[in-house]
Amino acid sequence: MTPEITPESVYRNRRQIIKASILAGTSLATASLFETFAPRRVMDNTGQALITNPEDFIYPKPGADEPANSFTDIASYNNFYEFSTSKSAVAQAAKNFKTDPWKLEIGGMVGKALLLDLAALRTIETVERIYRMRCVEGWSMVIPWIGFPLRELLERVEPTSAAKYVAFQSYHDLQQMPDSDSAGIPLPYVEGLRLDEAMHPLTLLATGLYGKTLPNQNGAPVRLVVPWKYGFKGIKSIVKITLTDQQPPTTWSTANPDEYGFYSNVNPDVPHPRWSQAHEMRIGETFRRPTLMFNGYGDQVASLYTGMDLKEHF
Ligand SMILES: Nc1nc2c(c(=O)[nH]1)N[C@H]1C(S)=C(S)[C@@H](COP(=O)(O)O)O[C@H]1N2
Ligand SMILES: [Mo]
Repeated sequence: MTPEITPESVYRNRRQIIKASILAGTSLATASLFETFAPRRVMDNTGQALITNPEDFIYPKPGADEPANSFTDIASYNNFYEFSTSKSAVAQAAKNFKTDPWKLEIGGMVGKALLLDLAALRTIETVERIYRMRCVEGWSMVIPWIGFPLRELLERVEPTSAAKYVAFQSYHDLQQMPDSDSAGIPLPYVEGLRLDEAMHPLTLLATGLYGKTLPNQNGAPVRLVVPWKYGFKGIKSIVKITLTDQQPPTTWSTANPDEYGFYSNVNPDVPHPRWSQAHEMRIGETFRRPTLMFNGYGDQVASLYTGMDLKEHF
């Protein structure tokens, strides 16, 4: 499906428009549900409806004082080490990245492994969600993503009762990513989530932003978005998802286990060994703002970590 094109300027008063359209009983072309939720039809590549669970669509809201960052900010200040370790150079370096054809493999401890091509991915109905995003380096943005809850794919492959974690792997090849040799991190980039984190309705596989197809530099054609965790958990250009019973290795905790943990929940009370995490610089703003526990999504996700010492499991 093709997401409707939404001019960037509209995002600032979009919530009012959507509230009005909900009140008027009209529906919008894309799934743009801000203050309410509703069942949505999710289709597989045979056109069969998959999941219509209203609880998957509780809409998270950044504060009213937090407008989305501009498309230019979001698409020109990137971390994507396979292309460049310079945030301002990624967009240019990824310009010719070939994302079509693409295959996304989902397997491991599942009843029904899946191999999705782009056409199959595009049949999955998307939702639009504005999330706060916090990079471990101390900057943040507000990004209007387009994507679908990861759990829709996971439920489709029927994880076995032994599956406890989800492992992700990025595309990597030296021809398209010649500078990745000097990235200084093990590649291909890998990430992981506990299964309950992966099944949480806030966890998205994003395929677009600002009403547009995902730019290469932001992780085309499909990337993970976990808004209560530091940005590096949001692995880009995913080719493989594996259900497993073992906590999977992650690139940054493999590269530097003292500085980056498996959980990497945004936590202003747990400093990085080399800097505080108490504040952040919202790209486009002048003053630093305080960082919120779980990046402000604590109401939705804190219960995932009941009884865990978050200083130990950082
Ligand atoms: N494959 C891959 N995924 C990645 C990275 C990377 O270097 N390679 N960087 C991560 C980091 S540190 C951040 S902050 C986000 C940045 O996403 P954005 O450029 O879309 O804002 O992507 C994450 N995903
Ligand atoms: Mo990051």
